[in-house]
Amino acid sequence: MNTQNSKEAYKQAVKHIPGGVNSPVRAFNSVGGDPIFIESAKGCKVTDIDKNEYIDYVGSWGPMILGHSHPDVVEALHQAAIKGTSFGAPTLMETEMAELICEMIPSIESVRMVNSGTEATMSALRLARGYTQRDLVIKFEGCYHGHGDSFLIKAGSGALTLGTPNSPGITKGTARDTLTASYNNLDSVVQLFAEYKDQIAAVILEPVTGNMGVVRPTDEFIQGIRKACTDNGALLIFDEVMTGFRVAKGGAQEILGITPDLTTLGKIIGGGLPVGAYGGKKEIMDHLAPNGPVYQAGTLSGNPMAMAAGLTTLKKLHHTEGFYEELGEKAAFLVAGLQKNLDDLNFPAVINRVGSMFTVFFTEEKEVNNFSDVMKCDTDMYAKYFRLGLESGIYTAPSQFEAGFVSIAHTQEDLQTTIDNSYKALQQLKQ
Ligand code: KE4
Repeated sequence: MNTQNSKEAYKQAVKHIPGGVNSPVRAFNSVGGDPIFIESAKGCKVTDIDKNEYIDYVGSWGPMILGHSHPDVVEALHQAAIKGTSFGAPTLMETEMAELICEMIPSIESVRMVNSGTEATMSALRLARGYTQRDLVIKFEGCYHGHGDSFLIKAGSGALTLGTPNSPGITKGTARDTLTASYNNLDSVVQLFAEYKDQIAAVILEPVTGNMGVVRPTDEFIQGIRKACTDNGALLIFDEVMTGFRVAKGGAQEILGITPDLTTLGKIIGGGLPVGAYGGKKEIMDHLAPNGPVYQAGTLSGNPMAMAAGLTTLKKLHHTEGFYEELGEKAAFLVAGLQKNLDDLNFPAVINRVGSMFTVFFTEEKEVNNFSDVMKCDTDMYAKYFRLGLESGIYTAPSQFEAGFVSIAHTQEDLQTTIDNSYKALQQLKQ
């Protein structure tokens, strides 16, 4: 496969962009080799600048649930653009977006638009701290909530030790206020609440994880966290930036049957434009400026372009009969085929799927249910599988610790081609 133009482009990009990319995972560092530069995308396919076409399971990391360049989304953007791209003033589309989000996710009574998932989680945490008048937050190893300082914290030695910065530039003072627990280990959360009684403002988690690969919470874990937050006066924040409108119309909270106090959103609600949102009980949200004392603002929050693309996308998800059933069937077909490949070749790997999110974990383990299971994966094997897939026209996440996404635009033929090419890749890996 010729990727000469991408190679040249990368040499050029690194001259003036750190690592040649505007987001680290795009550099392909964990899978090796140079990244491919995308020129265009349509439906479930992306085409690189060397004219190679790939079946896409990255989907811009989640937003492209309808497929790329959906004609209705493109038309909505065109119609919005000719009326002006940004006003910095209220527009009717923002009210329509808020009403639709509240209708689709009943736990949200009031919602604030922002411009990224990071902004959504940062703001939700500030609101939780302002509302509870407490400082500490519990997060989980393996969960990613964007690059806000309070979230780039690794567990101190022993779950009860205060956090330590996971990146230079984060102060010890900030790290001190973040406690880290273990996903699917309820005791690790209960212990922290006992140790830091009445000091914890919130617990934040990915209700189905995508950022350590796809891991589903146990009922005991997620129900136990809900109870622990309620019993201790802490807010439960579901970070649904990835799972919102992805794993179900009502997000992960719909399939888990849990009502969080706050939810963060992003990705799909922008239809591919920069967007984020956070929302929840009106009584909590009314603590936000200009109503209340908790400050948060944004020049382009709720801008017409993101609202146009996001509203068009969400309305299709909301009003298309059987959308999620069809999407789930596509993902189930793909994963069943990939699983059959592994079984037929007796290849050591585990596939986790929730709705149209999935991860193939290259591991000797029989299950992957938590961060320590994930850490046992053979990332070198994943890197080889990724590269063989790419060379056969399949574009999956350039990291073992990510989710793959099926869109409604993936046809049976695309899915079968993916299964067939994956089988050939696994055969080569077995040699
Ligand atoms: P952004 O700031 O990247 O819009 O959203 C941060 C974020 C927050 N919460 C969850 C659950 C997320 O998955 C994300 C971002 N997801 C990554 C994919 N693992 C974005 C890809 C990237 O970092 O380039």
